[in-house]
Amino acid sequence: MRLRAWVAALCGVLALVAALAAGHLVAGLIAVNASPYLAVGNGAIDLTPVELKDFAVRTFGTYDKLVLLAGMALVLVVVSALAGLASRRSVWPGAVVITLFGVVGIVAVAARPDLGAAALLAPLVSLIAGAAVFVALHRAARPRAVSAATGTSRRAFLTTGAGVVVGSALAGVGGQALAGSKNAAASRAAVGPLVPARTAPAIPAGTDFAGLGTPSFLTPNPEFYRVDTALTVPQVRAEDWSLRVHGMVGREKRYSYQDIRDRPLVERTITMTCVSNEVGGAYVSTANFIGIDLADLLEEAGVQPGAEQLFATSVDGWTSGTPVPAALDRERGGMLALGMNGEPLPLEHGFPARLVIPGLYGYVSATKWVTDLEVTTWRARRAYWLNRGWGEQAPIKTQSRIDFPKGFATLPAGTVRISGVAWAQHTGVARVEVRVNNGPWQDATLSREVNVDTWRMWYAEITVPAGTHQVSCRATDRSGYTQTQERVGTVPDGATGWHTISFTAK
Ligand SMILES: Nc1nc2c(c(=O)[nH]1)N[C@H]1C(S)=C(S)[C@@H](COP(=O)(O)O)O[C@H]1N2
Ligand SMILES: [Mo]
Repeated sequence: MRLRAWVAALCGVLALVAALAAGHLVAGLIAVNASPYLAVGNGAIDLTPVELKDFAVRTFGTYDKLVLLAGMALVLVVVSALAGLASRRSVWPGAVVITLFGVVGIVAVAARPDLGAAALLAPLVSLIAGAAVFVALHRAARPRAVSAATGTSRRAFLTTGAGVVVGSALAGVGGQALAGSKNAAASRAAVGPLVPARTAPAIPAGTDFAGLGTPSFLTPNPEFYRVDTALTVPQVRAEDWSLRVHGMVGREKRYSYQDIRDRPLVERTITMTCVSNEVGGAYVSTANFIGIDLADLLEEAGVQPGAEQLFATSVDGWTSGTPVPAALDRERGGMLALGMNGEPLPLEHGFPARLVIPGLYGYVSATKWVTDLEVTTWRARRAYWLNRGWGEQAPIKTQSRIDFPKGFATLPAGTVRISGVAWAQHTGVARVEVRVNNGPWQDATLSREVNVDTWRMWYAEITVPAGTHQVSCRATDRSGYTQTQERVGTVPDGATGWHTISFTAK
């Protein structure tokens, strides 16, 4: 006897639900990231070709990961329904597909660098639950020759199915609760205030033109741009965290959170920028970072001659490579940061600890959730984005952006105040100019400089008649370099070109 089509499809889908929920429950006991669904998603991100990744970020922005998870869910539901349909006669075809799914989950969890062998229990339990539920539902749905009365098999199937739904919901919710009970947020809350021994100079008045449409000088933590490959924010408790410094050093070192936090902390005001920031883009923000000098750690370990690269690894396996001279440069002030704007680092920004090195794009300098620093050469290790076409050396390029008016805005004709930001970290912004409709360049008024590692805001007054106008801006840094008009894309080492917007005066 063949199962009815809808019953067969439902067998597949319910087995999937049970498998994912059981995996999530076990992951809650061990490590959230062992959840097979999340592990497969993370694996997919790492395997995605760069072009597709760029497309996803461009199209979906910060929703890119949500779209991936939803897309995966859709594919899984469709495939498991098909697997169920393929099993209308015999339980085997579906059971094989479910087992294959399970194997993919096991491989994805095994591939995660932040998980131990115990984490494999989650996808293993997931596989067993999926297969068991599929077989049980299939058996319940099969009409038995003896019970001639119609509806018996249907009732058995529905009862079993309802049991699976309730059990899965409980397992899923339970896994989530377990994960939450020992999560990093509680650990972060328990850290308390991080008080620097050397605070950053207070930010004086006149460092932004927020009233004219620029961002505030310091970026509040919730508004600080976020860029990383992590599908779910790594959950690292300060108590569990440690940092290893090794490789081409005289003495290998290991530090606990308490070791770092008990040192005299310094605070520095730094503007970070992502290499993926398009001209006019928003991947740039400023904060007071609290931590210790990276050079202190490296000197304690004793960097050996011939060392070229500081290869930093995150708990999620992501890596960055910083030129050793920049990492050792005390004047540059690279940090192992624990805090940001007076608080422990937010989880999304790397709690318990991250690197921040002024003047270099984040992908070569700003590893979040950092747990390992290896002093090495360029040949011995290749960091995450280097294998994907991005450059080895990545100083932040001098850039400027128009924040007001927004492109295609309509304003009253007459005097218009154009405003924006400019940055040239570790060199300093010397000048910003604006130009209307290819006319002459005109100097903008700059905000007060806080330090050469931070952005500066600017505004300029222009007078325009009714009509559509184009405005461009360009910055000149303290080395005398003026931003080139030549447009290059973000790959391999940062975009160039002038930010230009159009607006209409009425
Ligand atoms: N673990 C980890 N750290 C990471 C990344 C990442 O993908 N994973 N991305 C880097 C990049 S490309 C940038 S620009 C900065 C962004 O830091 P933020 O998210 O705190 O702004 O983090 C860096 N550190
Ligand atoms: Mo970045």
